[in-house]
Amino acid sequence: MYFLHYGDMTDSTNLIRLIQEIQPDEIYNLAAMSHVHVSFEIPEYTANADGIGTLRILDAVRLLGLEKKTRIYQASTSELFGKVQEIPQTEKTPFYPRSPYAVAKMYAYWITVNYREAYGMYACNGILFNHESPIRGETFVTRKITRATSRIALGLQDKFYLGNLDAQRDWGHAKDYVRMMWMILQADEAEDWVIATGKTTTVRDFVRMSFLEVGIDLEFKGEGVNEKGFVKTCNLEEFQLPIGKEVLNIDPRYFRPTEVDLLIGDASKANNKLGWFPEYDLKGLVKDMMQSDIKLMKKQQYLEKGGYKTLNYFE
Ligand code: F7E
Repeated sequence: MYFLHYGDMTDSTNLIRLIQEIQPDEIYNLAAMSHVHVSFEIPEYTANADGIGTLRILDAVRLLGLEKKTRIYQASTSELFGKVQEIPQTEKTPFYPRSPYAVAKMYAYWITVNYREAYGMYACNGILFNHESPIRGETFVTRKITRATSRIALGLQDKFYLGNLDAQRDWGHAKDYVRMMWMILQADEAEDWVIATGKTTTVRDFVRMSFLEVGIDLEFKGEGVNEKGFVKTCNLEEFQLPIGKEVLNIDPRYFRPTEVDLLIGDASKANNKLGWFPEYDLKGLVKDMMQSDIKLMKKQQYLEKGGYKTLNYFE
């Protein structure tokens, strides 16, 4: 049976009471203020929820004498590598965080290691590279792109705006990564793991791939803040836009004070020791997200045309 409790990472007494009541075998700490850009606006809250919040969970388990019962998964992140010191990044690559989010996560990483070593707790870090899916938050770049592409293809939106198109990320499918979180807690020994696909792609190419899913080939002209994306060809009857139509502009407001330019992970340890390999490649991920957003936007299109009167009837 599932039960959703109220919880707050900034409230120790709440966390202690919950853990006492539930007596969990496993805790997956995915709770965080997880938007890198937003963390520059609310750095103190980010440190509290993402950094000290992790300590609160670890210490609650210790305080309640559950060190030998409760296994803890800590959602660490490729953002720890920040200004990368090595390519590709492994469990041994030194960290160089580049945002308040990453600095908070660095504290969480080390306090997890420390509680494992100090109190013999089964506490692990999964250093997960970017993982996406159709239910990704709308302000993260992949979902922002697949939503906008779908709306533009359906004629619901004219164009959209992004920041740094040159940033490179190692994007995987969240389904593969969540399976791995579970595998990490079933392993014989508590360890830290890098989870990645080993391939990196620019934001610009993610845009290109999303439009190709609706048969639209884009071309990019201009440089820096003046770069723009235009429709080159439309190859599907369903999604026809005027050739040469401008669909993408740059808005410098989306640039970050300090950027993480390139991430690419080496998950050899997880491949060899746990037998984990991703089932989705980037094309499969983009397809999954695009199919879902096209469906969602078609529903919105229907609603915008006044179909709301009958929508419930069809659902
Ligand atoms: O940005 C660039 C942006 O916000 C990816 C979080 O889940 O993964 C995520 O962090 C890249 C960056 O993810 C826009 O500058 C360009 O270089 O999708 P994102 P993130 O910052 O990599 C890691 C693993 C986490 O742990 C985090 O919690 O895309 N970019 N234009 C943009 N990004 C956004 N959000 N919006 C833009 O318009």
